[in-house]
Amino acid sequence: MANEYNADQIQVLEGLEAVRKRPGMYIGTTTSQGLHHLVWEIIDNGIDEALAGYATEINVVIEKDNSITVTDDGRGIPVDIQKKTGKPALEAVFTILHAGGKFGGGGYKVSGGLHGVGASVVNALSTELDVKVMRNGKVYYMDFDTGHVKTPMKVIDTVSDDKHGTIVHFKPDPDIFRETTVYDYKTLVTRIRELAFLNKGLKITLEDKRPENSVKDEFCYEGGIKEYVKYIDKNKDVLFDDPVYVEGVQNGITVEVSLQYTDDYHCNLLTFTNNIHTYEGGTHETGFKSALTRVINDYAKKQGKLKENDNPLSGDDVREGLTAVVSIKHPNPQFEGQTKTKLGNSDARTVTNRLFGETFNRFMMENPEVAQKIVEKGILATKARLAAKRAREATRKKTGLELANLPGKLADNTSKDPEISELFIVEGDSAGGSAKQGRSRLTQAILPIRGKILNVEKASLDKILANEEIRSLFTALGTGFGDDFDVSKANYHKLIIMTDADVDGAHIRTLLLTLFYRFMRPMIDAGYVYIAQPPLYRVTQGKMTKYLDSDEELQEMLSQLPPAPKPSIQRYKGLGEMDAEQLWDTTMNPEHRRLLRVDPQDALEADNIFSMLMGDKVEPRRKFIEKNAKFVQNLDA
Ligand code: TTJ
Repeated sequence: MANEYNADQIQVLEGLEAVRKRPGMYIGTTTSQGLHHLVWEIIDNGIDEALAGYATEINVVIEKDNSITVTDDGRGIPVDIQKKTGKPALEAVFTILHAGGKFGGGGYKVSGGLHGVGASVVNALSTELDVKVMRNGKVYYMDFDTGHVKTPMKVIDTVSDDKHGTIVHFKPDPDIFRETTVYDYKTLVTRIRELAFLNKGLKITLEDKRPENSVKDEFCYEGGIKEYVKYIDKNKDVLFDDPVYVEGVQNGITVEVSLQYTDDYHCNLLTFTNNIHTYEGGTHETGFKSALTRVINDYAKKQGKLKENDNPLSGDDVREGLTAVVSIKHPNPQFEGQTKTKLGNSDARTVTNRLFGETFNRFMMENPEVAQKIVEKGILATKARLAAKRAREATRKKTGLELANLPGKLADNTSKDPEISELFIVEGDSAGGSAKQGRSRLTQAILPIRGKILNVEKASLDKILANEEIRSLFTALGTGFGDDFDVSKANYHKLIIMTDADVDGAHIRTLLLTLFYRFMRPMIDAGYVYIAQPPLYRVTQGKMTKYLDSDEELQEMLSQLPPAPKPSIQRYKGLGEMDAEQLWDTTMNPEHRRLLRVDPQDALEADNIFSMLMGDKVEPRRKFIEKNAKFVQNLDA
């Protein structure tokens, strides 16, 4: 017996040592993203318990020392002694790989977690982890050190019989997370809000106990994804009062869809499977799309809005201005694609198609006013699409968005290798001039743009295509436009926005980002879009020169400098005030420049900001700009 126990023990330790040896295999990366992944893994367990109908509330706390506490009011992790190992189930959950989610025999019908690696991985990557389970009127406790049992399970208290739940507290290991062990409130709050939207009625709280932050947010949406759609559209003009919401279950697959239309031109479709954002789409998405097109066309024909000989409305037409959230729960999801965020199960297509199709059709019959508006919008989109197509063909014939006609203002780089080529889009002709002089000719191309470019959020396609600034950009990029857009043809793998560090610069940057977001999305998805960060101050003392980004940094720096000789401080108002050498040194030289990469995962946030800043509603825009002139920084968080 003793030998067997030891053998078991060794196996367990080996398992967790493997996690510490190659953490990337289990949590993707050990960057800030991996650090946050630990929280998702633990929260997922609580959500599973909520989906199973036992937990109603989950509380997440960022402690003062950047450790995390997650609490749920579920049944509590089982504490009974397992026959096979002679140890409590609780211990197995935290020490055996892949034990997460399905422990305790019962197992869950639907389990979240993109990697589903579970609590033991979090344990292995934490310098300390302690867990309290309230169950059977008792409080059980145990704790660990980098995955090793420190205190075996013991009862530390009694509670009333009806009190139950699990409290897990862990501190990520700085030896693993070398880049950072500091949690980002915004990252946590964004995902937690999303989880609350996706699981209607579930209450999730997030509290930050770090003295510099000290906030608490609470999320609970009785309307679920319907409120998510409202949230996405909160700064937009919508087609009807309340978003459509339909729900159904078939073959153990739950399907929920909510949708609304706005006066935008693009479609904003978010799909989820078991709470995971299926960023690359998949079968549930195609099932939804084809049902939407079919139901709207059928209705239009039945109402005589489309005649026998009319072309049917295309998928793109019925999705113009659409905001939709599709959320399914699947007992056995298969994730595919480059980032494992594309659903592959074919039953998800048929079930989503049928369930959404049937209920949406009924909805259209029962709400003829809304149905009418949806159909008319689709017909309008068809007309606009055909008009834009004609305009595009005319424009293409006239000058052509081809390489042969490179825009006159472009100072191209000499290398033809896209991988090392960078295109700087520079605000203003004078900064453009300095950039041309200061650049590295081999790798850096410069395209100056004058003033405010067109706001594509509120312009029709033919107008966008006629715009000189936008044409130059697409021509230089070489990717083509619209349906022809091909990211693999991009002449530059870095597209760098370089604008002034003031409000005007922020506005121009937003206009450009809006353009990229709507019309060059694959460039963002490929990670090719960046924002340059020109400094705010230059401090010189004797031979020393330093460039600084903020007033705080300046104060810090000045407090540390010797009093003599008197340091000279220059504050840059704009890029135009820097000469070619300074611009190179501070903002363009790959050796010390700091670029912000525009992150596609923040798309929703960006979409909100774009709609607010670029759309029709003035009041939220004014408030936002007053509050946060440096917003674009947030896009990269
Ligand atoms: C499993 O099936 C039998 C009854 O208890 C089920 C269970 O494990 N419930 C459970 C686990 N509730 N909460 C958890 C849990 C919560 C957190 C925050 C973290 C972890 C690792 C588990």
